[in-house]
Amino acid sequence: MNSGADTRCGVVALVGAPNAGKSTLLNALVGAKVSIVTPKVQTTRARVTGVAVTGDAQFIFIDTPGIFAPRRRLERAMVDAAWSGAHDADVAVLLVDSRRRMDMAEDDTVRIVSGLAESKTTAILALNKVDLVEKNKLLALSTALNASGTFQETFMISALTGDGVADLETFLASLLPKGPWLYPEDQMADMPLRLLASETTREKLFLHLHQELPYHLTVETEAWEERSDGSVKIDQVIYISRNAHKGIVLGKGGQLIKSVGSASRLELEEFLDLRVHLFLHVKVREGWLDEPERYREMGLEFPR
Ligand SMILES: Nc1nc2c(ncn2[C@@H]2O[C@H](COP(=O)(O)OP(=O)(O)OP(=O)(O)O)[C@@H](O)[C@H]2O)c(=O)[nH]1
Ligand SMILES: [Mg+2]
Repeated sequence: MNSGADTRCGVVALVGAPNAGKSTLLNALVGAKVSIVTPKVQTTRARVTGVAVTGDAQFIFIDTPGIFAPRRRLERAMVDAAWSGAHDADVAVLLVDSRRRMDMAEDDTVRIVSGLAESKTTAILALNKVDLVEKNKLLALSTALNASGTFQETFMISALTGDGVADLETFLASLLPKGPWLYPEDQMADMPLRLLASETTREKLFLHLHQELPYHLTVETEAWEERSDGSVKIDQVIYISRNAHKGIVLGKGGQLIKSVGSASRLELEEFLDLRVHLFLHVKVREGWLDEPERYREMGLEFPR
């Protein structure tokens, strides 16, 4: 089946403004939680690969960070990673939150459409979150975004409910180049377990913390020790940039970090199918946002 003569295999990048639903769509396409999702913008920081098979086609989906006008170094690294994801792909799917209004010239999405128009990548438009908008609003949005002639096709989907996702996938399969599959048939993700564990904890921190705080922290898995009883002991460091944040991350009597730790542990136990002992250590490190090593750990290039 996967010898290459009758099979297809290609890379499909999911791009869009922050919070458009890219990671939710990746997980829906793959049928497993591969990429973290939160209601906050700028959740995804680096490219995340998800692999799926339909019929004779193997998709290598690339979830990317949201594209916006970056200011800080970390933001620049994220946006660079997103664009390189789009440029390296056979097909780029632009995801748009259908609630967005199209009358803002500086809108992130407008900028992404011009970027895609300039690149040679085949582009598809997917209006997402259709479960939240009236159908008659979708047409106006679709017309506005298609005025540039950038998109080969437009789909209206809900990554959350799955509405329209199968149709999108079928169409994408027809665009993939012929070739042998690059991953084993049952593979769904391509992320080291340590990074997956860091991301799981970061998701819980994003869900528990508010305002700017999630954007001033990063999580790294420092130790991963398999024990003779079959369980695994994971030590993670949460780097924060200010001492003043420590109390908030820990919470009253350590309650917040405890909730984060147990939510992350439960999810990791389910994913790994192992008992997990998770230890979280909060470290203040003022300059972490300017340290190349931190970017490498996140899977990002360090922008000079
Ligand atoms: N109602 C509804 N909510 C959705 C849909 N798709 C995504 N969401 C929600 O939108 C929020 C953002 O979803 P993500 O998948 O994290 O968005 P993203 O584009 O990956 O965001 P960044 O990584 O920050 O760029 C989450 O709260 C999702 O549950 C949808 O089709 N319908
Ligand atoms: Mg995301």
